[in-house]
Amino acid sequence: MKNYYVMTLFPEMIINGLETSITGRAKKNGIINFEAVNIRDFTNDKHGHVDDYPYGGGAGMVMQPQPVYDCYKYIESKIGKKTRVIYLTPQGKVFNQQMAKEMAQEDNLVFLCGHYEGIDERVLEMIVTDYVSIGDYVLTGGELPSMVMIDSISRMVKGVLSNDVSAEEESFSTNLLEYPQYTRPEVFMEKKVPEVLLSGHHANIEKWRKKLSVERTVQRRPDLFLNDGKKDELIEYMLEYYEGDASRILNILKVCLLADYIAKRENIDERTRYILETAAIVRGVGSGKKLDRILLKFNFDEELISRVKLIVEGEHNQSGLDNQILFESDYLVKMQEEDMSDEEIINICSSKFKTGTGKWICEQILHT
Ligand code: 6GU
Repeated sequence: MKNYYVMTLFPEMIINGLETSITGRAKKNGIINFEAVNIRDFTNDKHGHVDDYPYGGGAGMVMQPQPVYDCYKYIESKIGKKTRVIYLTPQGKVFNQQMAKEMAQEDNLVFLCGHYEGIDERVLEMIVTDYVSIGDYVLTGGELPSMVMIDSISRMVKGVLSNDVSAEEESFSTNLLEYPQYTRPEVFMEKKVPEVLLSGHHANIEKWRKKLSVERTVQRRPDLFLNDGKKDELIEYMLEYYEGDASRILNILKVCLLADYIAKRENIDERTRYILETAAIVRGVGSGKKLDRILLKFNFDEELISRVKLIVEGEHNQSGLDNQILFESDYLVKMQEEDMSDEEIINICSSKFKTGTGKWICEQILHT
């Protein structure tokens, strides 16, 4: 059972929101529980005030530490142990799917919703473990953000979604956006449902969906491609693969860094950069089945796999900026590792290097 406690001045907002729909059903079924605890119930002020003017002046009111602290103590004693306390604030780390997944492992979570101009810093220092924002815009309070988080964390909890595969398959867990969906009727205002979906050919349908997912992600969210965390995992995998081989390992890291740097300075598009960086990491594996196995293990799309293989197996004989940058990165590291003479470096740079950044780095590493 997962328990959420929300410290708030507007408990009915939390309850009304979460009692509805899927989180409400999960609560009825005893899979999750949420409780909104009214901070105002803990004030010692005889007029029931929970806020006061800010020391040092300035606009608005600040929530006082005492009611917040006592409210927290009440929840802590109820749980019986120290728990993560998440303060919702635009100054926090921006919430994402990875954080939702991780928080879904906790049995208890406490959310602290601020209002007005914020909460007295001292009580935050005493009780808060995580500062979390839900995006770069400003809201009037932490209630909606806490509901957003509880919704997204809960759907990662087993039994909350009626169909347990859906949480795994969607956008962000594969880092691809979802493919388009269609339902009846087959023709709507002269627009037909794509033929392949009516074919009953499951392999073809799967392929078509994957293709549209990739196209959609490239077009709408190219940033997701580069920031999917796969790159770091792949680097770790390769370092373990070459365990004990110091020069190999350092060579991979050097080439990756150079490729990344050149790509950035050359302003190459995100998709090409992603391919290039993947190729830079796995290029040592050489050709064949091993490479296939690694790329498939990381669930890369088909198009990327075939391009990476062309680059890696083609030993730099391919055309294309991705291949060129990898070639230059590789050579720059070689220049250093094999202690090439200035003459050789100048020669290679002028005959084989094409990017401005690659040539510039060459100039910088010359001995004279
Ligand atoms: Cl967590 N709180 C407030 N007040 N505004 C926000 C936010 C949180 N995240 C984005 N904007």
